[in-house]
Amino acid sequence: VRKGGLKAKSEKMFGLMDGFLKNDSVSLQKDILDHVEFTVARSRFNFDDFEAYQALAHSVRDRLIERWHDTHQYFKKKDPKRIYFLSLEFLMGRSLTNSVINLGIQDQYADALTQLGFDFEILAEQEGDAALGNGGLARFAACQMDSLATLDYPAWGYGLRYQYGLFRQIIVDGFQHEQPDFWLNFGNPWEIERVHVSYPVKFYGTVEEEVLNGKKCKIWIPGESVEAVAYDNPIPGYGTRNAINLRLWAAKPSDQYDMESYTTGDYINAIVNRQKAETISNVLYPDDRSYQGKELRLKQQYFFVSASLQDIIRRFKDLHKNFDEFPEKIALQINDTHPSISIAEVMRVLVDEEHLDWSKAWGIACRIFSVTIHAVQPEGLEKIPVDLLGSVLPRHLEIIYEINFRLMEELKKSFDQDYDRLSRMSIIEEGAVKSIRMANLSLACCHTVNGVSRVHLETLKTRVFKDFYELWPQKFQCKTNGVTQRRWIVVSNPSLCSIISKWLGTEAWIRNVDLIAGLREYAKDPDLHTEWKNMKKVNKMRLAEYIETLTSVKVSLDAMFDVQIKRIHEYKRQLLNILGIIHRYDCIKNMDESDKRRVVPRVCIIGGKAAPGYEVAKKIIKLCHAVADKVNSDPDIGDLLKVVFIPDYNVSVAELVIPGSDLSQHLSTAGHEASGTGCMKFLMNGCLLLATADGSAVEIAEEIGEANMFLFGAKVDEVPALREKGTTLKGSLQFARVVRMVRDGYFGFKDYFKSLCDTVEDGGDFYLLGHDFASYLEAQAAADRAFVDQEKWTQMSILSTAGSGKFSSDRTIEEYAEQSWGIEPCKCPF
Ligand code: B1N
Repeated sequence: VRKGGLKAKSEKMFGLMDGFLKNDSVSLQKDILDHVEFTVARSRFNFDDFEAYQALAHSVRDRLIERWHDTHQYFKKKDPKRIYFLSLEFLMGRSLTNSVINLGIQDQYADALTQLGFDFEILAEQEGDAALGNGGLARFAACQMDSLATLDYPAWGYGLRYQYGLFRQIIVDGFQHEQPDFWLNFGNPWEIERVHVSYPVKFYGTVEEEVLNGKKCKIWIPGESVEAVAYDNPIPGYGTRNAINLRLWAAKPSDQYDMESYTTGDYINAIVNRQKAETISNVLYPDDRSYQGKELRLKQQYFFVSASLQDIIRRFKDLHKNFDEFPEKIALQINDTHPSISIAEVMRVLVDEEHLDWSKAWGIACRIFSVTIHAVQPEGLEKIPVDLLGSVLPRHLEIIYEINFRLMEELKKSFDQDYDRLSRMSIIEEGAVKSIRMANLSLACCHTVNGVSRVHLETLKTRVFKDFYELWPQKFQCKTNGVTQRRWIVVSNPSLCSIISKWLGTEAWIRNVDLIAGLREYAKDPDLHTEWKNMKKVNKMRLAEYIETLTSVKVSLDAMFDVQIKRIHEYKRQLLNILGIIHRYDCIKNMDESDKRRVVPRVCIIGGKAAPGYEVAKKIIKLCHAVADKVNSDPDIGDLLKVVFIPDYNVSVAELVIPGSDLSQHLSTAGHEASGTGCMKFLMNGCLLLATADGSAVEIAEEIGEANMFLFGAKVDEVPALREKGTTLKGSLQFARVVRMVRDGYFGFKDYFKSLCDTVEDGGDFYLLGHDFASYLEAQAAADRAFVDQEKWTQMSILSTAGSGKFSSDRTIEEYAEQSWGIEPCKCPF
């Protein structure tokens, strides 16, 4: 009887459903207006652009949810091996345009809105960025999610739902100030709050011993419990029905009451104290390189790891009884070492809660984990003070000690008495502050350790993890980063997208980017040149308008738009760029009128955030403004040189700037940029690259040919010797001159810039600006010469786009799927 009842119920439900949501223009308009009335709660006769955006976003979200349900239903039915991607940062940017493009309903929405008297693009501009990350590592995670969905992999992303993302940068008198990013204040239509998907996450307390079935066991008696609540963010694939899930956790006070504090009558304080739990997911750490061993950071890491693993294990247990099957069903990818406490957590769950014996549990852990390292320097690797870890996660500390003890026993078999080596490889670093080396923990367990470019993997093998490489060479793999062409061409450069599809005669490159190489054939075609140049001009116009709105500087469209946008770091050498600009300015100042006529006009655009506590980087930003003030107001210079700093650089700014640039600069001292992914976005958009032979630029040169880019500077293997010679190295006269101009106060703020100048003068020039300066100027001169010959330039530009196929995150993901995760696509039927 019960069964029949259920059947009748589900038939009734099905009958009430209208099939799939319809995507014709009238249905879309109706949906949007319904959301205006019932979701945004405005009258359909009176709503503004922002409200229209909200309603539009909700109607897109409905369509996302539809596919997302179907995908998960299908994954559940097929039960394939899944990849779980754990990352403390995801830089998703905006979702609207990307979603409608991936869902394949962009034109329908554009028409529907036009008929309602709205413009899709204007509404899209209303959306703020989801900036839950610092830079390359986090944007790479976002690109990977897009590729995982598009290629139909059964994947989940897991991270933290920060209340405040990366700070907003505002510039006052040329100085950076930081403001909080209130990104959730006006609601977030792209997430689905799952109040019923929540897990307790424990902290602090003590470890006790217990006897269970005659066996001694450890149990952790935690001192604090915080609830992790899931917020799901559907990620649609392109050209497929699959939509995967990015599940972000928010911290909420636990609803298990501590009766005592309530009975003592201190009701208000008891509530205030509980509320503090929420601080865990409050704010993203804005330093992308330095680790200060902060308690809150450790709590963030464990919080999202613990909730994610509870979720993963629950899903596993729904269908499986035996943990032997765990590695057949689950691959866990950790994005840098930030989630590496998950290794100790898996051991804790398997040993303490599931009562597996240690070696069995360790065997399972070693088969499920793989890690991608993004750091280059041993100093860039994360360490957590033992005292801190022991206080926040006492049982995990014990587990890490046990893992280390067994690692040392194993190492002794291979390296016997080589105590130096053992201490380098130990997970525990002795010293003034005894610490846990999270990278060593990851290396001990993960079956695969990925570098993010070939040069980077070499550095990992020969320097950073030399000892581990000698022991386990098979673990080390190169997975050169990539970016998604959906976001970086289709969404951000629609004119280029149409040109590519037209000349290739197909849109198939959007899913299979290798086809883009077909453009090479037309690299000299005058008709393509005309279309290409028009496209560039339109994009430059958009960028010029943006620059004028933000900075009041008017720029000429005939000038070369020369761009460096990325986080501000000494190793990325924005200072080299500025000193180069000063040199250019100085040269033009000393020219007569006839020489001036031969100068290629430039608009030098710099953008990027400095970590709030990073003084040198902040001085670089100020210097950029000081130089801009001087140059832009100098009547001798006019349109020959303009300098602009674009404030608050983020993903959506990148989407506007990249398509509008002619030349982009990637100036890291060789050996310091693990990969760099900005250069790939410029490459796809046909912007020429001026770069050092570092990170992925080396592989770009192989794909497009060195003749199609401007390479300069010391090579990776020359850098150590150059540093050794450091003190005797004078750098070029030109370099000395421009630094002197800054020192002497030519751009004002003499005292303030003194310490900045000290960083690059003899003896202190760690990043070799002095050494590379002459070669940098030559590369810049070569770029000027190439720009004069617009046909040649356009050809180089076409060849850049044509050679960008390798740098799609689709290729990267396929390599991960095959070589690290052992997963297969699982395509939801239409
Ligand atoms: O990861 C990118 C690379 O393309 C860049 O070269 C690399 O610098 C970047 C701590 C980091 N490395 N390390 C970080 C980020 C946040 C944080 O809290 C470190 N980011 C990179 C993608 O592979």
